[in-house]
Amino acid sequence: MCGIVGVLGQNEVAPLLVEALKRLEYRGYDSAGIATLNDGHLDRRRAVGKLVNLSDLLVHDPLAGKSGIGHTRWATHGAPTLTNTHPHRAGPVAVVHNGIIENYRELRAELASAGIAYHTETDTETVALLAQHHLDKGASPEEAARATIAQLEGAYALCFLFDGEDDLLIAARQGSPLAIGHGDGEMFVGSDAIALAPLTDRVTYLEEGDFAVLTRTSLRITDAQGTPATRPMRQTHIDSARVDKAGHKHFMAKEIAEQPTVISEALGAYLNGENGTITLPEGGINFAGLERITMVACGTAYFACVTAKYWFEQLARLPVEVDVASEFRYREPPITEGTAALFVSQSGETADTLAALRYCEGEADIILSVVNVDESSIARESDLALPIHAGTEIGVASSKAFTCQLTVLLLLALKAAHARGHLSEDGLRAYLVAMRSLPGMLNEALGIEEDVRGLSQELSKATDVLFLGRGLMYPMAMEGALKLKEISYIHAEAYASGELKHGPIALIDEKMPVVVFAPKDALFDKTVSNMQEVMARGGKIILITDAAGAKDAGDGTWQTIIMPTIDPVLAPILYAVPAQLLAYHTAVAKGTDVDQPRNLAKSVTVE
Ligand code: HGA
Repeated sequence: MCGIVGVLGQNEVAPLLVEALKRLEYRGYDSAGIATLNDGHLDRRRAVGKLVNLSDLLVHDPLAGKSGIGHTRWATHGAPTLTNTHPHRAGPVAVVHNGIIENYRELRAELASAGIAYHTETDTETVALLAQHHLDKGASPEEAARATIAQLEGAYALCFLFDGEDDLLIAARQGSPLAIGHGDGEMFVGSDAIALAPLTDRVTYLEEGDFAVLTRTSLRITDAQGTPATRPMRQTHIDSARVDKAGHKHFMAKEIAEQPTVISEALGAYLNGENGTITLPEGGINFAGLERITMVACGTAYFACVTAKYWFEQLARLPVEVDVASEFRYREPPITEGTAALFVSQSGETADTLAALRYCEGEADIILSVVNVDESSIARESDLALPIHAGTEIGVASSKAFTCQLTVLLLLALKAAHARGHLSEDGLRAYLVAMRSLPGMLNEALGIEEDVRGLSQELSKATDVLFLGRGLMYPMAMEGALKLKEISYIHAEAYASGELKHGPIALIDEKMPVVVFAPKDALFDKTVSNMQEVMARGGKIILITDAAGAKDAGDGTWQTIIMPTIDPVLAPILYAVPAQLLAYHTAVAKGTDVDQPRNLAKSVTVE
């Protein structure tokens, strides 16, 4: 999704803006641009495609100036063309925007009736034109920005730069995240603290409706009502050096390989080593008093929730509903007494998930979130935020965040099972001992990489792939299919194994690889029957199982990947590894852009 940066600096800002935009690349984008005050006058450079195109342009046509704004654009309104690339400029004002101005058609019509022409297909240009309109009528830059924002409906993080105003940036937030960074005689704006990490570790997060006026030495914030507001300055802990590939070809490869380490960190944060208990952040959760949990998320985080539904229902006998965030609030579900609402989001800024959380505010008994960015909007607006400790995840296709989400959700399910009297002290301790062995087992599981690499060469020739699983392996099949689609662009679908004969079996032929996740658990024999149904119709089975499963599966599979043997309850955390490696190596074999797949964005901050 779009990334925003702004700098009021002491030195030339163009390199700083480009460097900060680079750190926002992970969000996904299709064009980029910067604007500065060059000798006090607005000037801009923009390029379609990757940031390297903008950097090349700047080599041939540099942009001087000590104050500026920058943007990576993930198009929502208008194709990714040069004309539509931000910053948008209207006379003496330039603006960058993340979000969607929902009433831009009406505003355009009003501007058109005042004789003001627009030149792009974007909703954002309307913001620049409105600001110019107010300036033309004699408003000061601050008044013009305020008047403009008062006219907007929808979602925005905005940063304005004005001609002749070398010591002024105006930023505003409604629905999309925005952070202000404090330097020494410098001030910064960024979509997140990652963008600002090399510039400063002192950050103030704007809240919904905030309007901020920045100079190099001051920050003045007013809230949605126009009342002066104080927002805390936080010390961030983002290691700017950690945001690199550490010798791997892609961020995703690095993040897959990091899983043993980050899961160990997640376990360390929640497990009390001495007496085998799970410690939650202050406030805790009264699981015994709950009637149900409503879980809401998008994409991979949604599949983590579907997995958690199995855990909570089987282990804690606690009913769980799971919904995709974009459907949830528009369905207008009743939130009844005794409901905990739980939201899972890697970035903690997912627009649909945040909106769903707000729908539950004042209705649910408790609002919980499982997030990777502890200072995110979702974390800040929850009664209890549970960090997953995955560290910065750059690859657009989530890997380590997924397994860390699963780890935290399983710990919660075990805690609930114990609190509700369905798991004894000893039973809990036994699960926790098993969980402590996860980092070692993940290391072992990563040993399948060479086998998967070879198999992926074959898989890369397929146009369609089916993924099957039963029980806890059904959400894993869904996640495996999503991962393959996202980064290799191969069409993939997931089905519960038992559902195969109710339709998708019609697709099976000798060209259709079918990936089956099936550790040797209580459901294994049933899955083997479904595999036989596929093989009887010429389908090619890739079986991902353990040694006992491989032995009992019988002949006829096309390929078998053998995983370490693990307690079936913990299996989803381990079986995520082959799902990720299969997608990763297939994408590499196809030569796609693994870390920034086409059309995708990491932090989905628009609805
Ligand atoms: N609507 C604007 C900004 C898009 C955005 O925020 N994407 O994440 C545009 O299309 O340029």
